[in-house]
Amino acid sequence: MVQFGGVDYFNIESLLSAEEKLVRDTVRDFVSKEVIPVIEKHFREGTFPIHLVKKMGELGLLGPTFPAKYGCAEMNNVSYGLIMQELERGDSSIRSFASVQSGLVMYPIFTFGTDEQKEKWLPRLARGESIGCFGLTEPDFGSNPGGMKTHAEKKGNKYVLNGAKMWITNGTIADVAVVWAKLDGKVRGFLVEKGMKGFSAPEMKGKHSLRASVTSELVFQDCEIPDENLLPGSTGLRSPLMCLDQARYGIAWGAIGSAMACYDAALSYAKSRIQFDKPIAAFQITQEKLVFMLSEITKGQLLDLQLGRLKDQEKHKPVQVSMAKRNNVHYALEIARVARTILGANGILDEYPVMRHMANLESVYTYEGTHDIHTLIIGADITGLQAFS
Ligand code: TGC
Ligand code: FAD
Repeated sequence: MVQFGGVDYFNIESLLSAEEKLVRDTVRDFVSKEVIPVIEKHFREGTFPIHLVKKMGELGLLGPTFPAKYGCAEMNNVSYGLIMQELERGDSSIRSFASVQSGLVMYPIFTFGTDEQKEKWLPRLARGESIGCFGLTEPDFGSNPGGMKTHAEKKGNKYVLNGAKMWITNGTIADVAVVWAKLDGKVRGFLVEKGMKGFSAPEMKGKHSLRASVTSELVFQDCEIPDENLLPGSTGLRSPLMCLDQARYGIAWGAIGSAMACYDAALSYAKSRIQFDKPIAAFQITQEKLVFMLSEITKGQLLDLQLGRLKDQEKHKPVQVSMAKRNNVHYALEIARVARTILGANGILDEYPVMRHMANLESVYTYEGTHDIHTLIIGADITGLQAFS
């Protein structure tokens, strides 16, 4: 088993409660025992380790912040972030799975759904007995989801959905899709269930990134959905953007998990690899690289923790989530690239996790709002001038 002692240069441990540390250690152990031994094989073969879903459910990692009456653990947001950090230390695909299920499927059902929808879906999603996905992006509308073409029409006691979504994590394996479509010109959320007439979810192939994650199209051709599958509390583009805040928060933590894995691999390699009769860690340039990595990891950890504390006090702003996502993913990707250089040629082998993390982080940089979009979100906030269009 691969042991991992964490990366904590500023004793951030001392800022965590006993419960938060327990959650982190439990997930760290799960990742070492269950994720790391199988993940390279799944990445190579382009398959998702679906057998881990029920285990994540048993550990309370799916929808951990929701109420106990739905079978959830009622954890705080810092614990949720630590879960995401540790899962992504294993692989971004595992964090992606958990953050989609929690932040993009359970959250909208909990926030915009009826009591019946919550009772039907939340407990089984929490146990990992059902899988969910979130369909916002379309082939022609990525950064600008407000332009979406997918639309619903009310016909008797049904809605008829037409359109297509693309790049949807978990799409092919999902039992329920939270789908965003325009109804009378306004964006609303719908629960589309596997097997509903006119609905298909073919898997997208050929990815060089997030290979251990299922990514799919969602196609709706006169897809009939019963009345009761509208999320009645969804009231426009604001509703899916509220969901994105949840998932972006998890990504800000998760990216640091990937960075920690890369730093750990690079440090131990640098201490053992001998060139010119010395460990390469003894060269100043290698030390500069390691110091850069550790400094950025530490800053990212502190940003995450403060964001989590603000979120737990309901005092955070979406633009702060944008800053944490943007910063931490950017530096995680830089750290992965620098770690790869320390490993030399070995850095391209799948014997080490670095190149896999680097490839995954290319997707993470783009999804949930690209780096550029978050730049513009923050820019608009600090200048009062919107530069999207
Ligand atoms: P805009 O006019 O700015 O906003 C429309 C309404 O939404 C409100 N709002 C927000 N509410 C909550 N949280 C936020 N972050 C919000 N941002 C905006 C806003 O106040 C307004 O409300 P109201 O009541 O006045 O109507 O909308 P816009 O059309 O100008 O777009 C703004 C923009 C570009 C920032 C937004 O569309 C955006 O964030 N684009 C990026 C798209 C994106 O992130 N897609 C992600 C898809 S899901 C995904 O990638 C999952 S990956 C999962 C995985 O595998 O881990
Ligand atoms: P585009 O919007 O076409 O952007 C292309 C480039 O143009 C980017 O560099 C962007 O920053 C830049 N750009 C765009 N607009 C501007 C502007 N105004 N100013 C300056 N630059 C701009 N979506 C879902 O709904 N659900 C999912 O589960 C999901 N999972 C995903 C999984 C993976 C592996 C990937 C790769 C994507 C996933 N997505 C998902 C889609 C993701 O959210 C989009 O890819 C993302 O929002 C960007 O959209 P796009 O790829 O169409 O890029």
